[in-house]
Amino acid sequence: MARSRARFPGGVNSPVRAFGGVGGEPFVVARGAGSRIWDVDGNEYLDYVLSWGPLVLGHAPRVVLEAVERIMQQGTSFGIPTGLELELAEAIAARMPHLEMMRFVSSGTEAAMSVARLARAVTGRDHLLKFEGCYHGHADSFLVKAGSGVATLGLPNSPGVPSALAELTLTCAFNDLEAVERIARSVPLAAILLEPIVGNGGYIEPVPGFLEGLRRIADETGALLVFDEVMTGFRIAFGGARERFGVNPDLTALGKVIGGGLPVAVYGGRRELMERVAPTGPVYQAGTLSGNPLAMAGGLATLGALTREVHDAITARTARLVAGLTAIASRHGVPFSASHSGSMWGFFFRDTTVRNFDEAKQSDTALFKRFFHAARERGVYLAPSAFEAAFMSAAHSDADIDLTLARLDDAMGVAVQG
Ligand code: KE4
Repeated sequence: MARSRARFPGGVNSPVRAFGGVGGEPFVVARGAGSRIWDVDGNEYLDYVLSWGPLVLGHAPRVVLEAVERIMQQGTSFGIPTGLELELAEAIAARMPHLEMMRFVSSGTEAAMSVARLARAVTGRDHLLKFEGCYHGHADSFLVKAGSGVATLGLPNSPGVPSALAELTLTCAFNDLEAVERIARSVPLAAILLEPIVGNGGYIEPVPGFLEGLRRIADETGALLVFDEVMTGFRIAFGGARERFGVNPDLTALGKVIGGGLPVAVYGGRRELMERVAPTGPVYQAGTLSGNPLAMAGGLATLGALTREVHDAITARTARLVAGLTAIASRHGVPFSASHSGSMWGFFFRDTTVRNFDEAKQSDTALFKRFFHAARERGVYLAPSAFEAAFMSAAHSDADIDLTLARLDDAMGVAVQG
């Protein structure tokens, strides 16, 4: 890490890996297999971060390794159409038919950035509405924070983001339908963009009627409804948010799981919208490694193995872990709320269900930090931030869940001592 800090900002290639949210020295991973990872000092961890979501089958699943090994013998990249990208697109559309047409890119940031440009192009409007606590990658339009004033004009949340651009992104609290209504009726919006279940402010579910309300407001005001399912896709339900909540977005971004650990993301939706993307339309977006054969092979193998039965089995184990953890917190007398949807879960040290990011920030983050380190010392790797979601994989066995609960029970006892 000392040498890495001389090479990379913070010694990392993505900020959250530096453990800024929990303190202490980040570890360097050596390898992963199934539900476990090992660091370079030989310490073993049961992994509930799973590369921040992609590894729904666990680490180094045979089916993915074999698919990538086979495909790479024929070449690693062409910049020319291959049959694989069509196969993966059709596998995605079979489970998410609202992605009538789509375009592969290489990261969730690219997918969200492109979908915002498309929404602005097709509506002829400049303003976007996003929600505090939701993260859509690091494109300039999304690195904003709630500003002052009625319409909560966005202010840059990072140096380098021009105020003139940040102002075009409005923000309000997740689950606040009245605020959305007020904003959408005062400023013509190109899109209302959200994580249908928030995973980047901690795990926060929509209250009943919230998503349906957004759909109504979008229809009434001419804004597009955009679901950023980079994290929730193929995790919160077999068919993602549309299956879980029955609300149809106009455009969707996916990532993570659809690459099975290789760099893939995609944006797509209604055909008449996507046809506006170059080369059939004027909205420009491009990418050297878009549709990369190795990444397509990783995604195809992952989705192929993620049958409804496998998804349901992972969901059942996630439910058992969340219930077990809730019982442990109760035994230790700790304010605690946890929930899950499919194979995505999360918890807060707060006694009532968190409904928005302000409430998430009121949780006991000091206790979370102690719990994170006590868990890690006992071989359980949770996300190094109180404001992230956790995941489960097909490789986590019932015995792993039992072991995890025993270790976290002990960790909670230590963390509560302060
Ligand atoms: P990437 O550009 O990191 O592939 O995707 C950005 C993105 C977009 N939308 C959602 C809902 C996301 O969760 C993400 C990325 N998620 C974070 C985890 N909180 C990635 C981890 C990291 O930043 O290192």
